Amino acid sequence: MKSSSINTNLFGRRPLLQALGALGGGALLGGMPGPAHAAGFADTRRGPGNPGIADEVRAEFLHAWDGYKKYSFGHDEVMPLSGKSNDFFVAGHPIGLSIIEALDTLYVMGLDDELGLGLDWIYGNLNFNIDGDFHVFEAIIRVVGGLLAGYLAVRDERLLRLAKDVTDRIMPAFAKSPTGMPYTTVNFATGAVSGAEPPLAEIGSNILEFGVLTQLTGDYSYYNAAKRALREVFNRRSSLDLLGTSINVETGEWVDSADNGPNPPTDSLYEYLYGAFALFGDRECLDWYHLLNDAMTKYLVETYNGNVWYKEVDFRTGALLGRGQSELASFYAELVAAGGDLNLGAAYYRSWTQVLNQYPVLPEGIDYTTLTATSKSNQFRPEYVNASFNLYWQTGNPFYAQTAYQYFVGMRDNARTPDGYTILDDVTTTPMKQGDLFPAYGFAENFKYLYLIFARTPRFESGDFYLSTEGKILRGLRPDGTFSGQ
Ligand code: DMJ
Repeated sequence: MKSSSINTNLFGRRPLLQALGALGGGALLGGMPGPAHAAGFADTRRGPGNPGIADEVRAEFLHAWDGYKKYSFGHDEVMPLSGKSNDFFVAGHPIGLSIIEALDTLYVMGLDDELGLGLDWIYGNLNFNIDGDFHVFEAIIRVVGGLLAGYLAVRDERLLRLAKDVTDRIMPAFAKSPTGMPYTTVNFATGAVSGAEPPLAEIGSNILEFGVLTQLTGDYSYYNAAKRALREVFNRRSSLDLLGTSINVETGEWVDSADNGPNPPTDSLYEYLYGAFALFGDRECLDWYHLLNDAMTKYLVETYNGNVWYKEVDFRTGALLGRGQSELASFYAELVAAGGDLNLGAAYYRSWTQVLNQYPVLPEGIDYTTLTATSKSNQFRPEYVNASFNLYWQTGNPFYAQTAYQYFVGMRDNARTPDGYTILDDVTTTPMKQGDLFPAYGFAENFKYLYLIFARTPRFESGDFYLSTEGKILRGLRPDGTFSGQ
């Protein structure tokens, strides 16, 4: 269904690096601390990369994948210490989530036999007609995004059909909402919805996946549903142009009054506003991003003990509420840089690097007045190296490759198990206390960001890419005609 409500140049292609032209390249980073050209860490964007490190990363990805294959193939997630499996969405109804999440990573790493195995499982087993409540946000960023990225890699129509099928099962969460902002869960068999007070990341992190599906199917209802949800959020901003964190989607009222910036549970909403511009040329979303981001910079950003952080404030008054910071916010360094404020992005990244120098694996939460851990676990988080990846390709500054490698070594030294990788229950102990779960996003994010910093493959267009919040390559995959798995 066509609609005139969307921008006519919506799907004009615009290379990311061209969109970033205003940044002025790496020159703004002259003051960046850290070795300018540490051994093995030069600006190799146009050269061979660092094949040795790329091979190390790929070997570790395979180690994690082998653990999943050994204990849990076809289940959602592996528990690598006990050898058990975890159903992520609905108990007793696995959908092979780790396989779906891994598709485009397997492709860019050239692991074609493994990709073929995963595709065999999907074509033979994946069926979304499940009488169970699925989390809308997680299903979109992980499942829709994963199938779309898989399709963009191998161009098999079965993946696109599955992506459309699962999205059509998700759509009641938008259609049944009086405001158009989605409910938290939807039953994939009946379309019944529940959960009327989702946080903003869950309301506003869907336009990238829905937009790509619109591009591929010609059906604008997906893009329009996502855009309406974003508009509803934007229209509820305070007079300071700040946001709360959760909205009742039936009444349209705010549930709370705290703006904690790029911390969860708002985080990826900003990523999707900017992404709608970067991926589809939607200038209205870009304007919304700038207005909201500028207000955060004005009211939330502060320098504390020489580091830069986002404090928590009342979104109507700007009054200070807290000085905590979630590891999940660290991705914002690359986004604020991509949006045009490279100095702030670089400073925020440096602040998180201070924490990484202290804890080789970042704790989930810190008090930034002391840099101490307030939440001591780490759920195998990718956000810091997500920022490294994007900042490296934006600037070519070797500091980002060097610190990405530092992140990798911390992860390998502490989160590796005999049969894979795992979350950490406590990063403040020596040795760190391991948990027993490999989150499916580990196959989509951490290793992919690392690999694509150091590897050079014809399957990835490093000058023109855009990845979703779940690390799905929604632009930049190049089918090279050599994959013959199916
Ligand atoms: C991922 O599922 C996505 O990056 C999401 O946006 C929030 N963070 C997790 C991984 O930490």
